[in-house]
Amino acid sequence: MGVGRILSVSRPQILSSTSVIRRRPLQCLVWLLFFILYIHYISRRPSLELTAPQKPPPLDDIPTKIWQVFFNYTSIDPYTDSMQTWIAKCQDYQYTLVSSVGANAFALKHYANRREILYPFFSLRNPVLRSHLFRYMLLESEGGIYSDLDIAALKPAKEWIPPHLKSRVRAIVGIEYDHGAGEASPGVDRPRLQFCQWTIAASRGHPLMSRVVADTVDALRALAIDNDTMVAEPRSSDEEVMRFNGQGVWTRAVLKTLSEATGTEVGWRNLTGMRESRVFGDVMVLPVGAFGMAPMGRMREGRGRDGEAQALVRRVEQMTD
Ligand SMILES: *[C@@H]1O[C@H](CO)[C@@H](O)[C@H](O)[C@H]1NC(C)=O
Ligand SMILES: *[C@@H]1O[C@H](CO)[C@@H](O)[C@H](O)[C@H]1NC(C)=O
Ligand SMILES: *[C@H]1O[C@H](CO)[C@@H](O)[C@H](O)[C@H]1NC(C)=O
Repeated sequence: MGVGRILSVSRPQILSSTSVIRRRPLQCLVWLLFFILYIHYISRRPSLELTAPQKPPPLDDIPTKIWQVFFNYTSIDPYTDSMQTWIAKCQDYQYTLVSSVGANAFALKHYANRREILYPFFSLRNPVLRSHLFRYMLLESEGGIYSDLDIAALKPAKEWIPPHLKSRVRAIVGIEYDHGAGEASPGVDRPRLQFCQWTIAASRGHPLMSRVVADTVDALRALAIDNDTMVAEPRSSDEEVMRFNGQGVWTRAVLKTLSEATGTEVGWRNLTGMRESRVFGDVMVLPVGAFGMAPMGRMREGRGRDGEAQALVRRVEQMTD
C-alpha cells in the first residue's frame, strides 16, 4: 500500500520534469551549458592552486628520539660506554641503534616514492658515505637527534634548548671549528668555519635536512660522473669525502638555510667568534664548545673554560684528555 502511494506521487514529478525539457528546450540547453562551464571551472581550480606557491606546513618540535648508526660490522664494544650516556642522560627519549640492514628498511619505507634518493642510497657501498647520507635521511623523515657512536652525551637533550626558545627552535647545529679571519686553514680548500655533523638535531621534515639530503645526492652524482664511474663506486679519498659528502656539503647547506631564514647572506663572518648560541629563523647555532671542540692550542684560557661549561656532547677519546 505504502509503495503504491510513493509511486503514484513520484511518477507525476518525473513526467513533469521531462515535459519541461520538451516544452522549453532552449532554456534547458542554456542551463546545461552553465552547468558544464561550472563543472569545468571547478575541476580546473585545484590545478591552479597547485601551481601557486604553497606554504609548507608548520614544523613540530624536535621529537624526543635519539638515533645512532652502526654500519661497520666490527665489534660494538668500543662504543658501549658512549652509547650508554645517551640512554642514561635522555631517559624520556626513544633510543634507536640502526644497522645497515635496518637502514635499508628505513630507506624503503620513507623514500619509496623518491627514487632520486633511494637508488643512490642503495647503490652506495662505502660505509662512510652511506652513514653521512643516512643520518640526513633519518632526520628528514623522522626527526630527532642523530649522534655518532663515539660521541657521549654530557647534558640531557631536553636541556639543550633554553626554555624561552623552545617554541621557536626546530633544528640545532654546532660549529666544529672556527678559524676566523686570522690564520689560514690547514689542508686544502677548507672553509674557515665548519659545522659538525656528528651530532645534529632537527624536526621532522626540516628544510635544512631536505636540502642536505638533496645536495648530498647531487654531490655524489657529480663525484661519480666526474670520475667516470657509477654512483656505486665513487673513488673517495678522505679529502673527497670531506669536500663532497661530509662537512663541506653540510656546512654549505647550513649557511644557505641560515641565509634563507634571515633574508641576508650569512657566511663565516656572521658566525666567527660566537661565544653564545644564536638563533637564525628556527635554527639554533651552537658555539664551538657545545658539540665540537676547538683545537686546544688555539683557544685562549677563558674561552677554553667557556667551551667546557657549554659542552653538550663530547667525543669519547676527548673525554679522557
Ligand atoms: C670498520 O672499523 C674498523 C675498526 O674501526 C676499521 O679498521 C675498518 O677499516 C672499518 N671498515 C670499513 C669498511 O670501514
Ligand atoms: C651577515 O653579514 C652580512 C654582511 O657581511 C650582513 O649584511 C647580514 O645582515 C648578516 N646577517 C645576519 C643574520 O647577521
Ligand atoms: C676522481 O678521482 C681522482 C683519482 O682518484 C681524483 O684525483 C679526483 O679528484 C676525482 N675527481 C673528482 C671530481 O672527485
